[in-house]
Amino acid sequence: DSEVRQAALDTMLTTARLRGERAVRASFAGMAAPGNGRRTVFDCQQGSFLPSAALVRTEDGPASVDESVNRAFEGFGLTRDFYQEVFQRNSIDDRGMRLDGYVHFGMKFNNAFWDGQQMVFGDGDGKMFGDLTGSRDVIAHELTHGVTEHTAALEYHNQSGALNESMSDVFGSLVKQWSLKQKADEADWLIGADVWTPGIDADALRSMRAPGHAYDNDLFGKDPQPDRMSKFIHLPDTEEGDSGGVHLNSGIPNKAFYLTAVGIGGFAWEVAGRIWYESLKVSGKEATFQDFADTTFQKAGELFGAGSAEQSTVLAAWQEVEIQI
Ligand code: ASN
Ligand code: ZN
Ligand code: CA
Repeated sequence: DSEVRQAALDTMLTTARLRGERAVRASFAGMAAPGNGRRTVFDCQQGSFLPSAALVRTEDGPASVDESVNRAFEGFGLTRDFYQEVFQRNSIDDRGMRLDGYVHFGMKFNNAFWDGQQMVFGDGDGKMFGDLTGSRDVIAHELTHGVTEHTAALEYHNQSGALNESMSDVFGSLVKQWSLKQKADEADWLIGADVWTPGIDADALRSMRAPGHAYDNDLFGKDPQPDRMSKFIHLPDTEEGDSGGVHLNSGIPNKAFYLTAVGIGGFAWEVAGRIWYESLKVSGKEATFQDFADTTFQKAGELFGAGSAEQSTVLAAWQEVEIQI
């Protein structure tokens, strides 16, 4: 587990170093092909040097014989269309930014990530993860990191980092629910169910309905996410400490969103999603859980009326995770 983690950290640091070189390429390509979230997919062929990756699919080009390529392409399109149709947002930067994806990154790489400019997907080792393009909510999670960077720019550590993670889970799950036309009480509220532990059934990487209960097995132990403030996990702001537990404490705001969505009922993207999206756009980069809770309460009042059922549901949801507005 720690070996896998170290390999993941190494490859992510390598990626960060390559960012400068890649940026030059991207700006030239961007000039040649401006547009409304036009998609480009590259194949890393198990390498971890992004500039060496082969261009394998473009917006107007034919499908690939490689389903990882096609899944990334379709997932980007679905997420782009969700942001456009539900929130009238034009791609990651709301200015039609190109959507660049890299598949088959590294050898048995157990992760996917947004590196500040593009989305990158590993193949997984087949035990912890399968090919990370396999879950649409994971693709939408990574693209949403770009949206967050271009809106609140939530700093990726401690509570603001856990909020950043939670935004990616919230909109990742909403994209899946939107594509399946599911109401809040019909959705599974799971993240990564299609890619997490291919050999183990009926689990997921995270659960927004029941943080701490997404998985429990001999290989990877029990899901460590808390679902309320009294269980908040204090970790150092280091790579080993997951930047202050950003992927752990995200369970708290995830649960608040889930409770808001099921409390209001209907399609979660229509009311709860609108409140969260408008709150993301006006939040600051150092927002705490308390700050964000206050903002959602205020936005619910502006959008649906002070004292409305929608606003009361937001208040009760945060109260259940032990945040008092
Ligand atoms: N899969 C992780 C995420 O998107 C990778 C990372 O950025 N830490 O949160
Ligand atoms: Zn993330
Ligand atoms: Ca599984």
